Amino acid sequence: MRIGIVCYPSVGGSGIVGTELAVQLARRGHEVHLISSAVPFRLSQFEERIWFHQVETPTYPLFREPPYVLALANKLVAVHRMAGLDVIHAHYAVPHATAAYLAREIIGPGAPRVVTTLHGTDITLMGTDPSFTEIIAFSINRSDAVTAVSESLRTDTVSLLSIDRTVRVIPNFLDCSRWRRQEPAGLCRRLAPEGERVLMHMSNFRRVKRPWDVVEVFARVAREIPSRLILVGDGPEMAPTLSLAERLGVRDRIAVLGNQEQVVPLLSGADLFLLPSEQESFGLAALEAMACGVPVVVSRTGGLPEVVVDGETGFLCQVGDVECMARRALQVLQDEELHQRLSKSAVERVRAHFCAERIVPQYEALYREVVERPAATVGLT
Ligand code: GMT
Repeated sequence: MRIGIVCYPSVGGSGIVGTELAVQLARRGHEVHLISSAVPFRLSQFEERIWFHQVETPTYPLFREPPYVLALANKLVAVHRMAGLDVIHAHYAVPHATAAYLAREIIGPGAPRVVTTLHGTDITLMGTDPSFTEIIAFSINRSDAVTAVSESLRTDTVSLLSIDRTVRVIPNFLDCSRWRRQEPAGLCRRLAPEGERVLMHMSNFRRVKRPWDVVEVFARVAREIPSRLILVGDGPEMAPTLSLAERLGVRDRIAVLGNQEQVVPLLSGADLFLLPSEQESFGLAALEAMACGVPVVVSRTGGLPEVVVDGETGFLCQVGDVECMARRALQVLQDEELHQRLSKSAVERVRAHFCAERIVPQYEALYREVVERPAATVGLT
């Protein structure tokens, strides 16, 4: 098939999943057109059968907001005219499925089918904002098929928005041949030269990630055992998070690495991964840690309980309950047998449920299904 994948290029799970899906589909023989405002950061090497199309959004002095949606719709039409797309797979309802809808209206008969994958932010944050509810529901209802990355997100979507589409759950996935613990544990160990236990957090440091809870948990752990905290990623809450670390007296035990492309060597040296988010439709970072054999302590929110099995691959605590998180962290770090058991089960769980070979065929089947049935011009399931 000829598949157009639209995603954000930035450091974030939806862009990572869209890009990895493009790679996997291309390796399975499909022609893939990746359409984004920049080369996605995980598209690091040349892949046969992937074409990258950059969406340029010109700015004009008269219009204060860059018209990204219009430029994207225009680009989708152009890519279709050039490549004859069968399917446009939009990662995010707004604005990507909205642009796909516009493109389809412009193309008319013979236009590609539209598959939309919901990743969370457009539903759990924007979906409750009256400024967007109508356009989100419309963009979903005009898609030929809609998927959500977790059951939790599917339930939220159906309850928050007035939609007439069936939302199927297709969970996120990893290329399990690459996402595996590297031995001997790499760079991370050099950051803890005295054999301290290594805790890690990786995110875009938005408020929703509650990175200050990471520091609160770490301060409690560091009081009990020699340990270091490694922060991977960057974002608006980084500065306040580090100020809190100063106040709690643990700043000198924290390494701040910023955005990193190669995270497997880092995760391979971690003993525990923390993800205390307020909301997380899936929690790809926790899955990545588990794939590298790192037990996780995460908040019981959104799709995280579908990824992490409490007491088996890590522990779940209520959002904001830093006492619980610190207690669990210490339990894992002080009991080598428990640590090994969680680590082994984490890897097994990823391999049993979240590898590309299991998930990508589900998208392929969906594409085939929508290509074979009439287009969703009237929003029927
Ligand atoms: O969480 C973020 O800040 C990034 C966001 C995105 O757009 O990439 O992540 C969302 O999609 C990921 C991939 O499906 C999920 O793993 C994340 O849980 C989800 N983030 C939220 O729901 C807050």
